[in-house]
Amino acid sequence: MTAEADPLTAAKEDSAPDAGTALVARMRAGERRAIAEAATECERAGIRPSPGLASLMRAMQPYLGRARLIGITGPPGAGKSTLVNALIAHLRALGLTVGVIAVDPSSPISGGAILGDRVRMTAALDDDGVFVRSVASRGALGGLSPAAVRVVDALDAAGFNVILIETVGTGQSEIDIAEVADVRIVVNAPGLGDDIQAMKSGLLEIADILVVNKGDRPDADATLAQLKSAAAIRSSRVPVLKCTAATGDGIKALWEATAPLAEAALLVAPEIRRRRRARTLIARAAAEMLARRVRAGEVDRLRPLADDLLEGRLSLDEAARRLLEGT
Ligand SMILES: Nc1nc2c(ncn2[C@@H]2O[C@H](COP(=O)(O)OP(=O)(O)OP(=O)(O)O)[C@@H](O)[C@H]2O)c(=O)[nH]1
Ligand SMILES: [Mg+2]
Repeated sequence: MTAEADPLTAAKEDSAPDAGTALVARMRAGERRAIAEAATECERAGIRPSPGLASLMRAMQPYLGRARLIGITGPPGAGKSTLVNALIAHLRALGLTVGVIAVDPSSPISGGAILGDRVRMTAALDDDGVFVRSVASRGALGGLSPAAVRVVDALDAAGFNVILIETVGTGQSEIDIAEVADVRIVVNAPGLGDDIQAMKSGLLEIADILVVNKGDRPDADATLAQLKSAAAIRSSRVPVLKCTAATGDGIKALWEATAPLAEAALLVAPEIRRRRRARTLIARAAAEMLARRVRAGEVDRLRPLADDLLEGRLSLDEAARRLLEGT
């Protein structure tokens, strides 16, 4: 029965005007409303997928995996948004188009930081080569990051050369960003605390490039030295750069430092890049789902596995494997 029904449905779909194809054509022509609409569809996909999502995703496929993805993270107030602004100006001068995803650390309701970021990104407001989307950090399902990662698809399909993703480096969310970004820039600034914040939150480990922003401040060199020695202790070869986002000083050198990493990443076929993104999303969603079920006491299999672990019958790895695989 189903074997007969399938071709019929397929034929019907084929003859219907394809909304996704039409939307993608408008996005590729640079129509901002179309890009915004696709970004919203992608953002909602994890929670309330619209009936048009499948058609949109199909139509976007051929264009995915081409943009350079640059993740910019760091403690609150380090100057990430200002740095994004400075990068936008630099990239536009180079003739590159830029999509920005700003992950709003506040609640979607108050929206304070969204406005703040919009105001600071004024350089982008009148420029068709720039598109900025703020994404709430706390969606209905908890993690923002899946939403932000999905919005990447819309900006990528729209054809932006570079996608900058700003996240506050405090939670799990930037780990997802780290997995999908081609280059991870971790921004620090003097005067944010006694210690370098990034070292506490584990951001040093994910950095491809470390930046000390607010280079115009007298204490910037001390922070730079501190960060360099922290990197040296880990015998990391991560470049440590100083810049002043407020004036644009050091932005050119920062962009040039991203080039080798971005180029290496782009050697990977677009097809593989977009699949990797999808796999990251599924793995994160599954991990969150499992953690939620464990907290709610819904995972009965845990109890015998815990006994086996405590009594030395199973290793932790083996217990985890059995939990995942249900054996
Ligand atoms: N002196 C100086 N101040 C800067 C520089 N860059 C940013 N600032 C200031 O630092 C403050 C925070 O800048 P933002 O760009 O909003 O920092 P952010 O990291 O995006 O902050 P959140 O998004 O809230 O985490 C603002 O008052 C900026 O004007 C700089 O290069 N020099
Ligand atoms: Mg910001």
